[in-house]
Amino acid sequence: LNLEQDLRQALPNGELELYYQPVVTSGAQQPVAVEALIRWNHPVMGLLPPDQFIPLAEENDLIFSLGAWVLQEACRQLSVWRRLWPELRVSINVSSRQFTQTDFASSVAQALAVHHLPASALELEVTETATLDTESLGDYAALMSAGLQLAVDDFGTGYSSIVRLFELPVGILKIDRSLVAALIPSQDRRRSTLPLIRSFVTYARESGLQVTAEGVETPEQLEVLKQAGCDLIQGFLIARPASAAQTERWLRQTT
Ligand code: G
Ligand code: G
Ligand code: MN
Ligand code: NA
Repeated sequence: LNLEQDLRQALPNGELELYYQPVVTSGAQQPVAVEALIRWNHPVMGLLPPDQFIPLAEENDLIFSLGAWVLQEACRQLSVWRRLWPELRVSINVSSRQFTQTDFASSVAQALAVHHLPASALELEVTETATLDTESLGDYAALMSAGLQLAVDDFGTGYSSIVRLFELPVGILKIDRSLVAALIPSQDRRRSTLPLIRSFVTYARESGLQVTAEGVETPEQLEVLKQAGCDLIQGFLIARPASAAQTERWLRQTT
């Protein structure tokens, strides 16, 4: 079994699929966006989650063709959904290698144009903010003034540089689910991450950023996050990542 060889064939064989997870407002819990999360329907091993093949794709150049497919497919699906939900947005996960690739910004512009989407319909989630240089960010300036949103994913983990954040044109902070999981201490000895999350919200408010809490699994967590001022909520409590068909059913039932 050679996973790398198989992954090269996955794209031409049509084995890649996008799942979607809704992002809702913390108040009325209305969907505002869906996050595209890639899956691989491996012919032998079945449905594989991204952590089993994204790192491999990042080691070789497969991440570029894979990332280009994600961009196209997410835009295509969103353009279909926006006929029913005109304000819905999609966010895609972009690895830093891909983000700093010379022609990625122009392929974003092209994908938006092909699918008749405004730049404000798309969010790019980046994790390793420390690796984003000012030079490559310049490529996105036109798109960002047209409304393209940049989100810092997994915020509060080692990958995001707080210092760098002050310099980046980021519009959304996605609080990592490990911080949400430690929000309500399970034993009296464990401290809560609530003060930390509150400080992120304060910073975000003063800087005009939105805050999404990820990995929300319980009504108690939702309530605390809402009180703390988190704008947007994502997690199993709202909906698990699901196929496009299942997500569409969820959207119909929820809106
Ligand atoms: O869907 P799941 O929770 O298993 O995703 C695990 C990780 O894989 C997440 O950190 C997510 O950012 C990453 N991921 C999911 N889809 C994509 C994708 O299309 N491209 C990249 N680069 N990473 C992705
Ligand atoms: O790093 P990123 O935020 O892109 O990761 C998204 C991943 O988080 C997906 O693989 C998704 O399956 C997972 N996820 C989403 N919501 C929850 C949740 O409420 N609990 C847990 N444990 N994982 C979640
Ligand atoms: Mn993400
Ligand atoms: Na995350």
